[in-house]
Amino acid sequence: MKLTKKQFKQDFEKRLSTKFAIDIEKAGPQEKLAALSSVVKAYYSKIWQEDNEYKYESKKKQAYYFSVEFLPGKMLKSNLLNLGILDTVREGLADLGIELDSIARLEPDMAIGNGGLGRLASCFMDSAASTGIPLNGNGIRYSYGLFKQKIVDGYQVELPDAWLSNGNPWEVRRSDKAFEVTFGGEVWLEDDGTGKLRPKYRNQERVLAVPYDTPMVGFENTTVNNMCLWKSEVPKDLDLQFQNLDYMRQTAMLSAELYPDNSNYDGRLLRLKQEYFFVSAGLQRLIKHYVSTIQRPITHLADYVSVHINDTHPALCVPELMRILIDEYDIAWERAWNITVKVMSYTNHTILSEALEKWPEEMVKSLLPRIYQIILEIDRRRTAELLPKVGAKLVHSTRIIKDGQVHMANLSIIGSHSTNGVAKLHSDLLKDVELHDFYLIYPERFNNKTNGIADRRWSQIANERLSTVLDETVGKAWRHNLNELKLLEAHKNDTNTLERLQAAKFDDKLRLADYIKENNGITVDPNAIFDVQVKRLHAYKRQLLNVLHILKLYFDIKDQPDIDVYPRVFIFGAKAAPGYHYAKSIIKAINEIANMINNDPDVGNKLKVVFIANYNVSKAEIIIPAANVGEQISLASKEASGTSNMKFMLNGALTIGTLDGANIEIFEAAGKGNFFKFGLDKDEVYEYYRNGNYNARDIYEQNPVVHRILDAFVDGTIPNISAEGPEIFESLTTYNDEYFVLRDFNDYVRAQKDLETLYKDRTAWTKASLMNIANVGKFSSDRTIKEYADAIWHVEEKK
Ligand code: GL2
Repeated sequence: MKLTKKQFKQDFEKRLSTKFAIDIEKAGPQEKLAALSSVVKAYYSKIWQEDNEYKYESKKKQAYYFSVEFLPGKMLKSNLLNLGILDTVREGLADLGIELDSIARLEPDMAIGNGGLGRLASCFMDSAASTGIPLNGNGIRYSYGLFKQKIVDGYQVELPDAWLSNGNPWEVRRSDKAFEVTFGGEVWLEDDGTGKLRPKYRNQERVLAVPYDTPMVGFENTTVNNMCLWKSEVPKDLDLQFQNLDYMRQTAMLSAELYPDNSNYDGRLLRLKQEYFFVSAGLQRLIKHYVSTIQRPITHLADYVSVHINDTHPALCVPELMRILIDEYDIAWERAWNITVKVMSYTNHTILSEALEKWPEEMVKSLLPRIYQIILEIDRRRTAELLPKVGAKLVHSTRIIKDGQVHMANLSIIGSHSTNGVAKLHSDLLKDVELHDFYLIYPERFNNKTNGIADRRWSQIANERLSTVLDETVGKAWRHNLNELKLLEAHKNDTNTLERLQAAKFDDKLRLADYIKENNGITVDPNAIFDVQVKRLHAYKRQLLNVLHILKLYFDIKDQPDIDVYPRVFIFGAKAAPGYHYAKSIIKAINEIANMINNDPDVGNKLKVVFIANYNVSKAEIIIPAANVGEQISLASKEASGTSNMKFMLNGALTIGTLDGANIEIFEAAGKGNFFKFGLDKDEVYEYYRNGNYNARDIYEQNPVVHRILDAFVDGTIPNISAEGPEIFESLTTYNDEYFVLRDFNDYVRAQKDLETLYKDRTAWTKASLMNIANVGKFSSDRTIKEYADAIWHVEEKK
């Protein structure tokens, strides 16, 4: 949009006055943030309205992304960038004596997601808007987002994230578009007098779902998509008469918290309720919209609507759409089923069995009696149809209801026309191993869509210094099309470019060093290698392997004080799930090891270890630009894709990584020599599984380096881990090291050595860094979302 500095200043000052009855001199930072957000909202509202009208009129097919998580982070700068007014507003504010970043920093992160899966959903929302793809988000407006992590005495402490306490300037509450969702009670089928069986209900619990719309502003275009988040409320007619406090409390709980504790029955029940809540509300809204604005027969739904099931949490989309079509629109079963399968598509995000949802049949039956009937019928009809075609074995292994449980992945695959994995390796594993039986029955449904990242956030917003160097080297086209960075390759021998890349990186490292000084009280040398592992804490991601290597370096320095090691700062950021004991023990160990090393005068600046608390999108925006090295060291086959690996690549960090998830594609794109590969590959891992011949204890007994490092966990060398040390030690020795940490240790140390050698040659290193940036184009989520739009949803970009 077009905006002059003068106009902006007027708008801003006026808004402060109309909203808060205050002038700039007296306004506090929160008031400035609120006024600024409100002005920005007014700037995009017109575009939003016009785009909505265009969508109504053109009646083009739209896609709906159902996801129980979104992780957008802060929105102010992203909206400014996408509107094309970031510089104007920054300068306008500067004229008024206000620094944009000091205000933008105050916005709470919108963190209604746990990690990669939620962040991917937000990257997709950003990319869809930016490429003109009509994609609507659909999720839950949790009052409390992902917990805030504090580190106290080395331990993770979880604090609630009341992100809405200052209001949310971006959302629009749409009370007129609320829907009721019902739970429990009894249902039976009754002849309606025409011979048709219709469901009758008694004693149902009713909940009102109120939508809050948040616009997703496209990058320098005319598209504004919508992310709809549902809040649970008591229906108005029950408000006054209802004195049942328990009911009120339960209704509020429904959209209160992201991932409530699911270790007990009540917690799990609430989760299932949440899933049905946003699925039912979202489908009701889209069907109503279809009927009232598209005005075509409901049987044509699949020509206008595509619904994406993001992981299994929204799998109830399948029976809920069936319910609506059959019960509310009188469509015959067969026809309704064909429509449903055409409308639905599904992404699998993990092969870890604990993440593949299953619900006890009894729970589904009592909470969602009509939905349960429909699932039973889907299962029954499918079994009858397939038995003669594929035989009992395949039918049984792929049934939706088995062993008293409802299998949500099975429901998602069976009820949709497309199942995709999120990186080549992951999609192959789905076909060949994890979902092989489904693949035998429905081969045409399986496909791959390698993940991507919303590159504008991770370069133009998070790394302005690098962005400027890129502009000046290859022009600005890359800002719209990341593939344009390929032009950078032509500059790989250009000393001036390499020096400028180094200077940008150094500035970013200084910024992070300042942050670390201020928040951790640790002084780090910006000339050291900044070696970063940021992601959720999980055993399969193997933060522990990183820790063992750090301990090796530490002992090397202790043994030979004048050893030639290049100074390194190891930086961690990771939240552990509140109930994940082992992961929390690793956090404690990292913090105690950090204390030990950082305070050891023998070590000096050679080695520092920093744990940055409360890793989230905003922290990532400071940390990742400053990284020289990104650690992507999960056990091969376990990380479906990973996406931080792509952010590191874009910011010129070199990856040390296993052949896992999207690392493989990054390695192929960056080229040999520009990526430090190590460890078992997935075939070797599966070979161990087949033979059952891995023996971690032997490695501990036979490798003196490993022996000494592991002993440090139990012999008092690392202080204050008398409970955690033995737990970690035993996980590796007694419980046979589930994720082959010890098996990969030597090769990891070798790769780390190679990395250090290359870093000492600054020119060679920077060239390798440049090659990473130049070849990152494929990993833009603009590419990914176009693939979904073309091959799965069949929706068109706005021209
Ligand atoms: C994940 C995968 O673990 C991760 O590898 C992948 O990049 C993302 C997005 O596809 O999905 N699956 C999952 O359940 N979470 C992830 O981050 N939480």
